[in-house]
Amino acid sequence: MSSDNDIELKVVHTTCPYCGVGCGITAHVDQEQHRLQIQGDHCHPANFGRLCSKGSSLADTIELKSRLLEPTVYGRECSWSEALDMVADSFTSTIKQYGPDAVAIYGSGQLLTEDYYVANKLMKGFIGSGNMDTNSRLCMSSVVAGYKRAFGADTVPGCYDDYEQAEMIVLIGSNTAWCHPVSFQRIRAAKENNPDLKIVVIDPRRTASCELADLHLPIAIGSDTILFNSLLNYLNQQDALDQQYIRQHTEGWAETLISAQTSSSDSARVAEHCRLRPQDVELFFNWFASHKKVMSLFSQGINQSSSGTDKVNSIINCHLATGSIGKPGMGPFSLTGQPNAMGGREVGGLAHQLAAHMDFSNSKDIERVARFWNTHTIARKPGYAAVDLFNAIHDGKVKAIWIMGTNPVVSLPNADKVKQALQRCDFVVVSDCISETDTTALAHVKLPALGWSEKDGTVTNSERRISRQRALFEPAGSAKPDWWIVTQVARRMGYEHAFHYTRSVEIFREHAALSGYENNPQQQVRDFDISAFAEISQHDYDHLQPTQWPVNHEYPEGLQRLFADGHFFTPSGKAQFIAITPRRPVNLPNQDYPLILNTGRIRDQWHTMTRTALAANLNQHKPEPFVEIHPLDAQQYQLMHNTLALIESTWGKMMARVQLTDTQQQGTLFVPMHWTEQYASHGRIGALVNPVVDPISNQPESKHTPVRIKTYPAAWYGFILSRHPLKFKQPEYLIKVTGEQFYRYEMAGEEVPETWQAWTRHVLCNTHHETPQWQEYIDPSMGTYRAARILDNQLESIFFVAPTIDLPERSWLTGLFVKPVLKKDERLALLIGKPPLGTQDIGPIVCSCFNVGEKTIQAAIKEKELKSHQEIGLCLKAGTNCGSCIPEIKALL
Ligand SMILES: Nc1nc2c(c(=O)[nH]1)N[C@H]1C(S)=C(S)[C@@H](COP(=O)(O)OP(=O)(O)OC[C@H]3O[C@@H](n4cnc5c(=O)[nH]c(N)nc54)[C@H](O)[C@@H]3O)O[C@H]1N2
Ligand SMILES: Nc1nc2c(c(=O)[nH]1)N[C@H]1C(S)=C(S)[C@@H](COP(=O)(O)OP(=O)(O)OC[C@H]3O[C@@H](n4cnc5c(=O)[nH]c(N)nc54)[C@H](O)[C@@H]3O)O[C@H]1N2
Ligand code: SF4
Ligand SMILES: [Mo]
Repeated sequence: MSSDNDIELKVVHTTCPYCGVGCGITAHVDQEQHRLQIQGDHCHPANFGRLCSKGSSLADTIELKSRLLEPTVYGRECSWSEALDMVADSFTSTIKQYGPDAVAIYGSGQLLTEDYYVANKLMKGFIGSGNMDTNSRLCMSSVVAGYKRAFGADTVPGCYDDYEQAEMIVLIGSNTAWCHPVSFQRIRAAKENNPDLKIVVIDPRRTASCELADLHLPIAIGSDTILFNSLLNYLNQQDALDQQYIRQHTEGWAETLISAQTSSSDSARVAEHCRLRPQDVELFFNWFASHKKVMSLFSQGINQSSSGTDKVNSIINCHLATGSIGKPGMGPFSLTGQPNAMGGREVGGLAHQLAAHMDFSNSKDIERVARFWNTHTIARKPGYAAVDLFNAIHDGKVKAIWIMGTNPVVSLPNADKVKQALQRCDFVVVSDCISETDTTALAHVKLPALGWSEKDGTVTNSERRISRQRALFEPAGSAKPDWWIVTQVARRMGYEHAFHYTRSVEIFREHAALSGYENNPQQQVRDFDISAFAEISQHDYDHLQPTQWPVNHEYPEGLQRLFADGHFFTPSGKAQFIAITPRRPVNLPNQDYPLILNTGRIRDQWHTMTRTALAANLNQHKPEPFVEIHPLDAQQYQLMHNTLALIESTWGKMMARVQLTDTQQQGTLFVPMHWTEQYASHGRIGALVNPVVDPISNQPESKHTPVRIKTYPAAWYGFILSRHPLKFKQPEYLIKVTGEQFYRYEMAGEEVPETWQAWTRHVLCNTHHETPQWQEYIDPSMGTYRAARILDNQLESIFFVAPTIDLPERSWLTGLFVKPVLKKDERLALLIGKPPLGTQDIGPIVCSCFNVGEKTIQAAIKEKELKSHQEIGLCLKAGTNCGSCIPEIKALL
């Protein structure tokens, strides 16, 4: 936003809506023009002013044209009262006919705590079914189960300050550089300050996070329990245990050690099972044993596994054995994914949980919550966990579903079955802020929720820190807060007395009061206690400073670390060692499906792209769904770099651009999770992912599915760049990318149209009344065709097609759309697709903030003999804003 206008901009402190780092944002708001300027909040303890590429681009995602602005029923816009009546009536009549377990809510770690609290209260407290689960099942449920087994409560012991105090940081199944970038920047700074800080990355892929690694262990997918059992064994052999701690504060040591010895006595075999070099394993073990302050940061490489809960406990076991928990610079620290993954756990959003860290396994909890909510219809048993929930919908057992803040048609495993389940379901309600998603496409009722920048409430980050998300703008269209929507439906279902809220602070107070209800701090009954907020005023809520729970009588200012005193929330007060018997993933590669599919995230997109794909600069880094494959595997399956591949599992198939890379292990593929039917013809990787879950946590095994791969037999490859969005009959392969003043379409097909001239005229000419100038080049013998259209001396659209992938780089051409006029030599070069002599092509974008490409960086390194990312920053600005691209800049060096 230009600072040259004279309007006084409102300054609002809020929180980023993406990852669980939970960065504070200072927003400068231009209400009138609906524009924003975003900066990192220098006072927020999660980020101290830093932001990553996604947070920095938030201002580009607040546009209204993609928003869901009005309620709709069966495709027709309607009033709120009509939509709410319909939801309440359908739920009520379904319950009457089939019982409460025939309805369900599927929520999200992207809801605010207040939204989440009322949704959970409605389903579990009043409808009386356990059928409220959330996308956190796909994300955090293994760590919830692991913490609960070890500590008796779902408690994250440490905090971000520990990064700066640690002597060693182990990143396990976490691509921190891309997924928790601001934490990664803090770790980088910690290492720059203290070069002795050891960093170990345990990940089957050599990810961007390896930039900082003193040691990378490219572990075989699914084998972490063997490695950590073996580490436990080693710590014992080396006498690196804290015997006193084990005696005083833990139980179960003897059995746990025996099972570790049984499964991992021979370190050479351990290395073989994990496909690691024995000397690397030895070095890791040695470092772990010789440093006291060790932090284990873990994420989806641990949680998303059929032995996810065991993986978590195998890590915790090592920390208990060395007493490295609850003190500065150490401990098992789970990085949460979503902005409010932690808040969802607090309110009890998972189907086996009840509320405020109480669950169905304890009848006293059930009675207590029933008393507090003053209800006689409370649920008494867990409901369906996510994967089973959608199976139950598929089987007709659950007949009405309300999906809030999540996109299960993309993100659940066996996603084609999920789609079918919703197609068959009698009644599907979706609350979302975006109009067209793969899930809203199947909704009978769409309810417009406030988006980030309008909603107002609290979220909790990875280190238990509660922060405020504050409204920056008035609601868009008729959009309403999620808590309001739930409350209105609850009232219409007859629960008026329990859903009388008029402001989110009232819900927050009730949530805080429940956390302290019959929870005596002296007796350490429940870890989650924010009772100090039970009577918070509107004013104090509005000015709430980021605070780490517990926040109660004993700790009115919050608490950085738990378990410093060695007291845990188990019946005995002691932490539990859990004996682990390693298991292999459930579905192993076989003759038909010989490769292992691993899935995950890229730097600049958020999940199913409903918001990040609106920001042009976030689409440039990785514009297309891709599959990473080791060059030797590529050779075996006759795949060439940049061609298209078909990937198939027992459950489904997809298409992606082939990327050869030795960062990938032989025998494995990596595909990002992000693409949907909104942006790709065949990009939903969830369709392939096996619906196997961990038996304890019910978390799906999203990192391990047997698949096969082959070349897509394209007869032609092509792309269109156009100043205006185009509508045309979809070729077999189609990807849509939004850019800065252009739309990009990547295409391929098996059938060639009769003539490309006619096809091109048909596709490009339906947007404009004026007649642009055409440039055309045809070589029928080669099967190539190129056309460009120029209007008012600006590039209007351009199309290239060829029988091979031999097409020009898109970066120079896309850069022409922002030019007010094309120069003569640029016009002449259009159909060559390369910059005129003397002009440089910038190459694929590395730095999204300043639009700096790979070729520009390479040229500067060469010509100016640049030696560090700092020097490149000084010269090109690349990497100097959010810093998310520093790992890649370093790789270019
Ligand atoms: N840019 C971006 N950031 C995000 C998100 C996003 O969508 N985009 N989403 C947020 C959310 S909700 C989450 S949950 C987090 C996820 O954050 P991460 O967990 O860091 O992300 P992933 O890419 O899913 O997976 C991490 C790594 O696990 C590795 N892995 C796979 N199998 C194994 C295994 O068996 N053992 C080990 N040790 N490693 C394995 C993968 O190769 C991958 O590099 O990111 C959050 N941040
Ligand atoms: N293959 C594979 N699959 C995975 C994973 C993986 O690593 N591999 N990771 C899993 C993990 S960890 C996660 S967390 C999930 C994430 O998967 P999803 O939750 O399905 O993905 P999102 O795109 O974040 O979906 C959020 C939806 O909520 C909408 N939304 C945003 N804000 C609000 C709001 O305030 N209110 C409402 N009502 N709607 C809102 C967005 O527009 C979007 O449609 O994916 C899981 N699926
Ligand atoms: S690291 Fe990036 S995505 Fe995560 S909260 Fe901070 S700015 Fe947002
Ligand atoms: Mo997640």
